[in-house]
Amino acid sequence: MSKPIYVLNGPNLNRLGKREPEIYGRTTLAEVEAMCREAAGDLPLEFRQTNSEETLIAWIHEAIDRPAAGILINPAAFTFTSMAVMDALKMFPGPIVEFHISNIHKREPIYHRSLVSPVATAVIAGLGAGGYPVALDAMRRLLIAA
Ligand code: CA2
Repeated sequence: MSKPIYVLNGPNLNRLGKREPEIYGRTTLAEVEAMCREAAGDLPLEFRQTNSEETLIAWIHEAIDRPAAGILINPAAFTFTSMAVMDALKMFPGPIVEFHISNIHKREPIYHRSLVSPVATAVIAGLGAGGYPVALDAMRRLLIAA
């Protein structure tokens, strides 16, 4: 059995498809999970969402200890606020793909400075929710190259 890929989603992403469709689209998180599972094929996935910083950090620690093959993470607002998430990710030895549905650089200045990007292997933003399977494919390529 190959190591799992952790797909971790931060605060408010459980509301995806239900609010602010002009920014985040109409795809729900359940639909995102289905797209990711299809893109992953045989690769085992841990697909999760939390509104809690503590839980997100615990899941990153779990990915380190298990170990996971890679982490695909949309940290949502914790991207810009959480040194603790950044510190936890820094300990993960495998590839980390930071993912954002929207192009954070096209938005207000508070969305421009990611604390996660300096510890990520790759950053993908602006492809909409349909970008999750693209990010998963990128992760698969990173794992083959490793
Ligand atoms: O574009 C992204 O994926 C973000 O990570 C989403 C975060 C935002 O803080 C980041 O800057 C960019 C916000 C997620 C909020 O999720 C919602 C989902 C549906 C409706 C309202 C908010």
